[in-house]
Amino acid sequence: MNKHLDVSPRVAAALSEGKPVVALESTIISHGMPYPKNVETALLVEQTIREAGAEPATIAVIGGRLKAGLSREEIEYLGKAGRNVAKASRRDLPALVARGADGATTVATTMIIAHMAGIRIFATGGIGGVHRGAETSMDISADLEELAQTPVMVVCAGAKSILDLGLTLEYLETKGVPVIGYGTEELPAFYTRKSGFGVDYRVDSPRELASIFRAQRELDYRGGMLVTNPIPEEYAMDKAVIDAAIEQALSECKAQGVHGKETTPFLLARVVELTGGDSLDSNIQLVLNNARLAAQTAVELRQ
Ligand code: PSU
Ligand code: MN
Repeated sequence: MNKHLDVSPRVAAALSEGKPVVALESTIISHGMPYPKNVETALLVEQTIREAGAEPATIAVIGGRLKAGLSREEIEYLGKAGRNVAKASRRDLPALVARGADGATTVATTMIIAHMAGIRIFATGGIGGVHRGAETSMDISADLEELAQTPVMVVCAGAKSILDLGLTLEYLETKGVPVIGYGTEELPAFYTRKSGFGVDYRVDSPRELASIFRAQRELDYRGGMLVTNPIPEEYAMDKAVIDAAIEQALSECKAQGVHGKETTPFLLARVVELTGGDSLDSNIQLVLNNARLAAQTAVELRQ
């Protein structure tokens, strides 16, 4: 076990008994949603995973320790602190650990810490990807590189069209990351069920997801895989409404010269503000939906 890692007693017990465990990220708590909805959602996601027969392990960096499994108080702390907590991607872990600092983990760092702890499945909302205009900005999320090198299954609702979804898929193809549609042939676009881009494979059961992940391990691949699970129809947003909000957020981002690691949090926060509470409700529902599928898949993986 890594000397910087703390696995909570509940998660450690589940892992040692061979029970299914699902990892969860914390950037979505500190940077992805406003307080107190972020804390309520994080706790509800954990409960949803327990109800589906798995143990949740919310991941963060606290006081320089890599944590797999947070207490209620730690989740409350990260939610209240919000954007005062550093957003921690791969490059940030060494300094946070050395300084004894706190960090909200992105998809990339959640994968790293989950893998260190022996957790194979991770549920979230949306992943980072290739940003629009990346051909000049070179803004490509470290999440994609992590999917290429860390053997964790990430269950998400696709990616928001704040990104260039076509280029994101090309990048994942180059890096050999399987992109699976759950019950769909089309990549979902987070708030909406369709993006116009195809996925590599359509899969219709948690059992088959588990079997593909198992085969990937048996083939000795080092990377992970991406499962894209469309938002339930009843919570999907109107495409025209969400597209307009995203276009406005992108132009404000450009006008204000926002760049680097601030880009994604800026765009996410503006989209929520521009669409009122609607997009937040959709966001919460799709995360719960992904948590359920990840838990069911973790259960199958243990069979
Ligand atoms: N996209 C979303 N919701 C999120 C994020 C992205 O729809 O919460 C967060 C995740 O933590 C993701 C990170 O890993 O943003 C990506 O940031 P960047 O693009 O700076 O790599
Ligand atoms: Mn970036």
